[in-house]
Amino acid sequence: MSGDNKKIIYSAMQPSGIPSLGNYLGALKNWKNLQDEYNCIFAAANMHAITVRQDPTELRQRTRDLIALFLSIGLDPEKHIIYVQSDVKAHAEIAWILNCFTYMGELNRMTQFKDKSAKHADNINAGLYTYPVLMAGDILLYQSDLVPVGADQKQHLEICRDIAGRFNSVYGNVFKIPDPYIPKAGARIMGLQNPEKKMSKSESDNMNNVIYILDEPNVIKNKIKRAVTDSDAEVRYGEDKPGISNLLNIYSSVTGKSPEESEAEFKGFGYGEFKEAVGEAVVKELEPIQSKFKEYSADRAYVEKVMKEGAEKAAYIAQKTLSKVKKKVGFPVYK
Ligand code: ATP
Ligand code: LTN
Repeated sequence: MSGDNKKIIYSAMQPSGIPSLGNYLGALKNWKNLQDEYNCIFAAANMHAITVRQDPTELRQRTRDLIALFLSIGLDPEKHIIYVQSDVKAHAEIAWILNCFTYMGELNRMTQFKDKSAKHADNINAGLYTYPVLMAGDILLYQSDLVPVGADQKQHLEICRDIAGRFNSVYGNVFKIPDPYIPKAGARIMGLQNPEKKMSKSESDNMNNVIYILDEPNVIKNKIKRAVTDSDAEVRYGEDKPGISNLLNIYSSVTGKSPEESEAEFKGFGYGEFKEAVGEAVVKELEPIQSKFKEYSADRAYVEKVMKEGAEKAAYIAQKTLSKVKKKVGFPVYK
């Protein structure tokens, strides 16, 4: 991937559960589509995942499965870098240094920290608090130009830019300042049962609220059939129609049609017919990924080879930035 002058894309996903349709439409689908135009680096963010308690055996398995899923979606480990965050030591090292360039006032404003603290009131740990700093380090180590994420990560991208700018203003141009890449239709997929809140893979209270990428076709269709709507009986976008608007967004994002086109397509449809069409479209999109996943997840040796080679390639790039950073802050430099 070196030697050309393509820009660099970096993104990551936590192995905190089976990825949801939200993860797919907000992030993974774009990762796939951006591969031709950019040099890409994609990670399983397992260091982020332990900010919430995880079962060790499950975490290890999910991490491997997430890498298998990346491959199933069509991310290419020959042309790009696919790796596991904890396999590259530079992440932990730079996170400490960047912690010393981040204000508590900034971290106090992070809405994800507030949400997660409320959800895990018995485990409000320092890692959960400095989560955005670890994330900033991920991005900055690779001199990334663009970070494709869902809308919920916008605030974390902003703090990353602030930290990088602050460091650069003291030490010169060490970090590239990255831009977020947030899709139009898939940026914030909401829960099917609770369309006021984002669909989240780690939610376990209501299985009907979340579509998992690996759900069987009939499960997907049934979940969509049961999705909360309203009593207005008209398929259109509206602030007062969060359920229908969410389904329209899902449909647009899956098919690549514009929101207006999708709305026009279902004019005059009943909710039942509309939901059936959305279900079909989602199944059609996910089925090929699911069958690839069956193959990749059964080939542990290959997936682990991708992980090891990816980590080596990532570490090489990360080390360059880290060495520069350590030198700048005044850590020893040996001849
Ligand atoms: P968790 O439930 O463990 O907090 P999550 O489902 O929110 O996880 P992450 O691993 O934190 O997912 O995020 C991976 C990517 O998916 C990020 O780019 C994030 O913005 C995106 N994403 C997550 N949820 C949604 C959603 N509902 N709609 C669109 N994008 C989403
Ligand atoms: N916090 C991110 C996952 C993540 C990430 C990153 C995304 C960890 N490191 C670097 C983009 C770039 C999330 O989506 N919750």
